Order: sequence, then C-alpha cells, then structure tokens
Amino acid sequence: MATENKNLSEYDKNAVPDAKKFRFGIVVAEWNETITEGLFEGAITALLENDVPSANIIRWNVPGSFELIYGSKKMLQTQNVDAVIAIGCVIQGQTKHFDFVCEAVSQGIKDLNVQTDIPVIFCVLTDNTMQQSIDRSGGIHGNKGTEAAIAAIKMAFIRQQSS
Ligand code: DLZ
Repeated sequence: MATENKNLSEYDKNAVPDAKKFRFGIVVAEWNETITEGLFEGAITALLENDVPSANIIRWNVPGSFELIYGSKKMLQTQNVDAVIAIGCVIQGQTKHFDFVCEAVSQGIKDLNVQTDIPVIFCVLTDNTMQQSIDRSGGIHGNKGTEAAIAAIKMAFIRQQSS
C-alpha cells in the first residue's frame, strides 16, 4: 500500500500523491487500437484506484500517434488539466514511417513539456512486433498505461507543489 507524499522534500518514489483534486486529460491514438485501448484501460483504472473522480478525467481520440502532439497541446490549452497522458503505439513496419512517427511524437511531446507548464506523459509504445506491444499493454510485461497514470499523478503533484 503506497503512502502519500506530503511535500517535495519528503519525496518517496513508492508513494503516490493525493490525486483527488487533480484533473487529467488522456489523448488516445486510434492506430493499433487494441493496444491503445489496453493502455487506456491501465491508465484510467490506476487513476480511479487513486481516487481521481471520473468527472475529472477527459478522454480525446486522435487518428495516430503523430496527432498526439496537437491533441495534447489543445487538451492542455483548453481543458484546465493538471497533466496529460498521451497514449499511442507505433510498430515497426516495412518502411521508414516508424522512424519518422517515433521521432516526431517523442520530440513533439518533449517540446510541449519544455514550452508549457502542464506535464505531458509519454505513453507511446515503440515496438518491433505486435507481440511486444501486447505484452506491455496488459500482458506479461504489465501495462505501461498504469505506469503512465502514476507518473501523471506524480508530475501533477510536483507542478502543484512548485507553483
Ligand atoms: C501512417 C502510420 C503508420 C504507418 N504506422 C503507425 C503506427 O504504427 N502507429 C501510429 O500510431 N500511427 C501510425 N501511422 C499514422 C500516423 O501516426 C499519422 O496518423 C498519419 O501519418 C497522419 O498524420
């Protein structure tokens, strides 16, 4: 059972801050939908288990991982959220598209974190095979959506405490 962080100087990596009053945006890419839905389930379950009211969770869909950048930007600009979770899954194919999408979405999400004051969590799987993605979206290697939700709570807390 995780304890709660009281303030930043007492930071404990195993503690999850009180999340009851935070609002979260979740932006979900529709490409590789079975995987991104698994990641979303992991994320929303973790938020609800940490007492985030369902009314404080806003979900938007975007077509692909490339669009997570714009979707996350508009989410943080318009929805009064404390953190955004960007969920996508890019799987290696026959062309260079994988490299371009991975590079763009990782740099784009990084840029939002640099340029704006609201944390955007990178929950984008970049795998060689579909099986690797299955294993990480509720399979044998857990659920990266769950980890992303905990990261979002921690980052919302850090933002609150440092404002
Ligand atoms: C085009 C494309 C390809 C080939 N592969 C993926 C993928 O594996 N995962 C993903 O999220 N999106 C993919 N896309 C779509 C792009 O992200 C984007 O939606 C289109 O290039 C339109 O901008």
